[in-house]
Amino acid sequence: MALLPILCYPDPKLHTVAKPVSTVDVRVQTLIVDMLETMYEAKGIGLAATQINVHERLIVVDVSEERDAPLVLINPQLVWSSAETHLNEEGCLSVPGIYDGVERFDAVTVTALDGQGQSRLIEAEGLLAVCIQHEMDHLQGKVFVEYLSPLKRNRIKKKMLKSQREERE
Ligand code: K1U
Ligand code: ZN
Repeated sequence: MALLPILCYPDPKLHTVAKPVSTVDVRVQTLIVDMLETMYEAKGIGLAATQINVHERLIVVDVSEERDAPLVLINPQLVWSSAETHLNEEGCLSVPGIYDGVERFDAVTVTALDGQGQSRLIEAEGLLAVCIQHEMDHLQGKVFVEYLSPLKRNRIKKKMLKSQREERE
């Protein structure tokens, strides 16, 4: 098991579009174990491979209170979304300390492969639906701050660059 470094906004690598996973083999299964460990250690509810600088369509999620219900989605595809949307408060491990509202579908249905390479249909609502949409955006190279106004986004960018500079000093 290994903790993986998480890319921080505004790192341009966060805007890379991920490629499909070709085979769910030992390499991918090791990556899944490491991503779950990294997500739990960072106290996140999700993590996309993009955030650890691996540009393949793979995400891990756990929205359970007990932190004992990991979900692995490989090559996820959105097949249905509800007509209803809501503004939800979101955070991101790649934008530490920043929380803001993003409009998301209330419910989504997604197909994906699991960690054993088996096809799955995931019907999600509530926080799970929000988290899956947030993580699928990462795979498209999109960070949640891109839904915010240019003014807010620029303030966030400056704040992140300042704290990264201070960390290096
Ligand atoms: O992708 C990530 O960076 C993980 C991110 C997922 C997420 C959180 C909230 C809404 C949508 C997606 C996080 O886990 S941020 C940290 C966190 O644990 C959290 C923040 C706000 C609400 C709930 C959890
Ligand atoms: Zn995120």
